[in-house]
Amino acid sequence: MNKLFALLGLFLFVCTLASCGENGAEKSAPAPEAEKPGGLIVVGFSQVGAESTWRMANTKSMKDTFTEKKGYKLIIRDAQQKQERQVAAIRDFIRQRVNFIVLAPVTEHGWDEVLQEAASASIPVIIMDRMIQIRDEALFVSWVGSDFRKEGDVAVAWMGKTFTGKKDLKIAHMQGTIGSSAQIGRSEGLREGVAGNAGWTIVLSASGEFTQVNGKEVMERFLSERRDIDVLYCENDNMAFGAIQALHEANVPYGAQGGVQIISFDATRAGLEQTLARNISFNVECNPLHGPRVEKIIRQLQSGQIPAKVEHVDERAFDAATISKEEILSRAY
Ligand code: GZL
Ligand code: ZN
Repeated sequence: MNKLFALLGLFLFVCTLASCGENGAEKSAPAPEAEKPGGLIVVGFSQVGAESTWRMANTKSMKDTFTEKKGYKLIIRDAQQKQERQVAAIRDFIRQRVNFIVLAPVTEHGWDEVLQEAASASIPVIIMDRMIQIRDEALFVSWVGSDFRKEGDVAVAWMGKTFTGKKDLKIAHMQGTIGSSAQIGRSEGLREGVAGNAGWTIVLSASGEFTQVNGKEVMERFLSERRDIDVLYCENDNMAFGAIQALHEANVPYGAQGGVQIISFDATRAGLEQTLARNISFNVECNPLHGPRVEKIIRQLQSGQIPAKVEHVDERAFDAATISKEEILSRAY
């Protein structure tokens, strides 16, 4: 009987060994996919421009992520906020036969044709930051960005809390680039807020193109029309910086002095400094650090997984009455 158990034990032992690799290590995982020729994965990135602090942080996040050390060759094209330059950049990426195209679209429409060309060249397209509206959504793999409508709703909720009981709230609306998802969502939030709050009125409205220079010019125009503005709903920090310059030069009180209460979006470090100084009263975060999120999508595609079609990033907001210096120093951008 003992002999039988010994044979059985030996048999089991041999089987166990056989199921491992020759050196007894676990069976090795299937060899990773062969790296691209030349070893680098080539990513063509069509960026909106360099119009704002947010945009620079977004570009930096892509540069910090897609490094040669990590096996990438990143080609960035800055379109100076012109859609036709983005289309030309994508066509160039197709000619260069890049492995992936990343598009941060300046506005939502007009992408069907060039994304069809990328699809015909079997180059996957990832949309980042603002959204696109196209007939065939199969023409892009994934979109990662902010929920801009939600950002608007957060700002409007703060207005509701702050101006409770104010019977006649006069709002100046400084919009971002017209037709961009950030402008569409944030403006929609305000419009809904006005529709839902009797006594709220948008008395002035114009686009400052998300830049400080245009923000100053638009605020000067607003002030030449009327001075009884209670709230400036400003769709990004850089336009708010321009508006603050114009208010200051016109000796119109704002922020902690009373007068115009400024709401801004992006919550860049500079924007939060202005919030801490109580020049901006409320600042809604729009997170630009999409590099790692885009890389995750590329890694998923590399390993044959299907990435989520839409991924919203979580964001928060900052009130001048409660923000702290430590909070600002702890942030990555
Ligand atoms: C938002 C982004 C906007 C920022 C602006 O995700 O598209 O564009 O709010 C930037 O600062 O110019
Ligand atoms: Zn969502």
